[in-house]
Amino acid sequence: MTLTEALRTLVEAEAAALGAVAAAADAAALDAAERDWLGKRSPAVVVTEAIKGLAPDERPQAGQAVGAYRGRIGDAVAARRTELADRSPGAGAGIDLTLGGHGRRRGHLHLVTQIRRELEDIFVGLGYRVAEGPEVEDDWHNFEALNIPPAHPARSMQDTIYVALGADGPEDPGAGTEHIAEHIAEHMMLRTHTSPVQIRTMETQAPPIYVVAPGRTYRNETLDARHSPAFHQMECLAVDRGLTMADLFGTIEAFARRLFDDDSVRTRFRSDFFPYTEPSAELAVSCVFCRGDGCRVCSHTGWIELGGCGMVDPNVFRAVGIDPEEWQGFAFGFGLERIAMIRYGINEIRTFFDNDLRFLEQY
Ligand code: FA5
Repeated sequence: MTLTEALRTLVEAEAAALGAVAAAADAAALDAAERDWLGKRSPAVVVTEAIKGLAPDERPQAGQAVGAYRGRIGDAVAARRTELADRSPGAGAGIDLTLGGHGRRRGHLHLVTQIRRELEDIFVGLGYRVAEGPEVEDDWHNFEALNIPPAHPARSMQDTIYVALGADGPEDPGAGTEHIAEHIAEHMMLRTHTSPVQIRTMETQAPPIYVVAPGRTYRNETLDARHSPAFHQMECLAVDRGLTMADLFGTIEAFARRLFDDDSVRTRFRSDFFPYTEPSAELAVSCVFCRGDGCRVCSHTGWIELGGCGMVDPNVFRAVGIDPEEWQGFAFGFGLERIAMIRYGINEIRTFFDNDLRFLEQY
């Protein structure tokens, strides 16, 4: 073999070898290509054998050509081996099948929604139905039908946020309608309590009625630790024949014991005033933390105030066309944030509305 033949053999072999390596579809095919083009019977070995027959001054050039051939084919085989390993499932650099996944973060219901649903469940268990009403209310439902006529001092118990509906006036009010628009603008409001749902229910349903009405309520209040301009209440209304205050007290006691999961919870009723109930009472339960001995949660009084209650005033029945001689009723209303605050010892109402996940995720 001459030097020229040796060099040509290597050039031709290199082209074929690179093709075979690239075409190797798996590790076995690659091993075979490596044997063919670098192994004992490969052109590299044939040329190396032939070097002995060359003139001494030609041998270094032939030797270098064989080394270069081995280097390039060896690199190509190694690169292809990595490529095939990366592609095989579960193997290769950077993949560890034993690691856990990233998972999917699950959200959950807001604390107030959880409390609302829990209360709904308790009342549904007592035979009540859940009723709803609008958050933007008219004067009739929020005040007048509840025995709070215009200019009555009881309106000042709830500092009201009025809604200027159509503040710029209707586009073309037409003659004679302007005063109506004005009247509505003056008298629509964000409901100050859930009691208007009592009226809406009695206007549309005949007794007997047993409903609870949870929902958002609004007052023009300065934010402090226990008061917010937007908060939630739940209203309870029962209308039936022969209902007495004993039914009111019994219902509240049953509900409080279920809510705090404690049969030793006692209820306290102290005389109060609401225009839509007569008699009326402030409703409190014995402190579930200290059992009445006095602690920080109950401000050392032993009692926690929940809301107001009473027997439905005959004037309210008359406003919705129910005969107060035939039907009696009781009603009560309380704050949902207040219940959550008592249950979990939360001392700041604003945490309910800040949307801070560090708070919300705890419940
Ligand atoms: C009422 O709103 C009456 N409608 C309750 C009622 C219903 C009486 C049926 C008789 C018959 P009061 O204004 O006290 O009552 O509010 C009831 C409860 O709502 C309070 O005890 C408190 O828990 C909650 N509450 C009132 N204002 C706020 C406020 N600004 N922020 C948070 N909670 C409040």
